[in-house]
Amino acid sequence: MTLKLHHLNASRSQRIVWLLAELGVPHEIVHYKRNEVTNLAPPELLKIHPMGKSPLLEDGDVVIAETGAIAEYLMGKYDTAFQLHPRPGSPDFPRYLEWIHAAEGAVFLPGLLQVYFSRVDMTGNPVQAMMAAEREKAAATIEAHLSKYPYFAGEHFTAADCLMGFQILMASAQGGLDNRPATKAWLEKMQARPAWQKMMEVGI
Ligand SMILES: N[C@@H](CCC(=O)N[C@@H](CS)C(=O)NCC(=O)O)C(=O)O
Repeated sequence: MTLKLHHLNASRSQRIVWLLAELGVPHEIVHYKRNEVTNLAPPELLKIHPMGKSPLLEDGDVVIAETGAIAEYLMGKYDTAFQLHPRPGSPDFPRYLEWIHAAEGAVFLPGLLQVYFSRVDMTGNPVQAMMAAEREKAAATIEAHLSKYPYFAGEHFTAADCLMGFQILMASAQGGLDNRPATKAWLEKMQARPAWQKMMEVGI
């Protein structure tokens, strides 16, 4: 049974497009387009999962949402040779899990709020400064980590890199890597990977 990824344009689903390309398992990508006014997903996604968000992965009878859960599912079931994730007994394992979840957690949230709040007038609102401080803290945490390790989990490329890639690509597009040399170097290294290029061909 072929894996099926329900992929929304310009979304964090690109992380799973990349991860599937790295994994090299046969799969199909079903494309959905955001509403041009609301930016929301089309109602067709609600037929697959009650949250109606992307990414969504179908594997036979299994439907699974949440990028972190999808990544862990794919690694547990298909990366049996541990090419893209560390073995649970490895010292890299806790760091790997931390970044897999940080990709939707503390380091992602300030950037996400910025996207939401960019649609309203925040002039003079103290939340603006709080968000900027949180974004700075997240970017500095990533930069410090990548100054110490070549990849998010440590010495080896893993699914954690795929999950963090979306946020870093967004930061780069907004000029956020200009004073983050280690993060910039990591992104350039990722952009040279054939699977990254496949992801770009699929379209983000
Ligand atoms: N925490 C979820 C978030 C999923 C999510 O919000 N996806 C966005 C795309 S970036 C979406 O589908 N937005 C369209 C909508 O909410 O209608 C995950 O990690 O997959």
